[in-house]
Amino acid sequence: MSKRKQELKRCISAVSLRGLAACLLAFPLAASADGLDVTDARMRVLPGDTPAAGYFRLGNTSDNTVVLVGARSDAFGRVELHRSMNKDGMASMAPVSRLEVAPGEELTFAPQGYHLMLMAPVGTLSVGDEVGITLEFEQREPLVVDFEAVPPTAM
Ligand SMILES: [Cu+2]
Repeated sequence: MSKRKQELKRCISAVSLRGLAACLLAFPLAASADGLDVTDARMRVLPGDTPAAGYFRLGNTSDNTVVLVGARSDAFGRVELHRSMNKDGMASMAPVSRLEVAPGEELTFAPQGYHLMLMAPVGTLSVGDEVGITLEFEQREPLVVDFEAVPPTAM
C-alpha cells in the first residue's frame, strides 16, 4: 500500500467529517497537461448498482478555449457528463455534450452541479482506490486523470 493510500485510510477513519474533509483536501489528486490543470479528482462510491459520481476542477491556463466533450474509463462500461438540476424542489439530471472553459477560467464538477456519471463498473470499487479516467476534448489530446474513490460522506 502506498504511503499516500495509508494516509488516506487514516483520514477516512477520522472521527469528524470536518477532519475528514480537511484530510482529503490535503491530498488532492492532480494531473496536468499543456495548458490544462485538473485538481481534486475524486469519485463518490455508492453501494450496490448505484452509479458512482466523479468530481474535479478543470483549469484552463492556455490561451485558447478548451472544450470538454466526454470521458471514458476502463473501469466503467459507460461514462457520461451530467448536470444536476433542482427545479421546484425536484432533483433531476441531464447529459451534457460539451462544456467550454475560457482561457484563465476554471470549470468545477461538484455535487449538485456537473458530474461524471460513472456507470456499469467493471469491478468492485473500494474507498482509497485510484481509478484512471480519460477526459476527452475537442481539438486536443485526451488527458488521463487518476480519481480517488471516496465515501459518500466525504462530499
Ligand atoms: Cu448523473
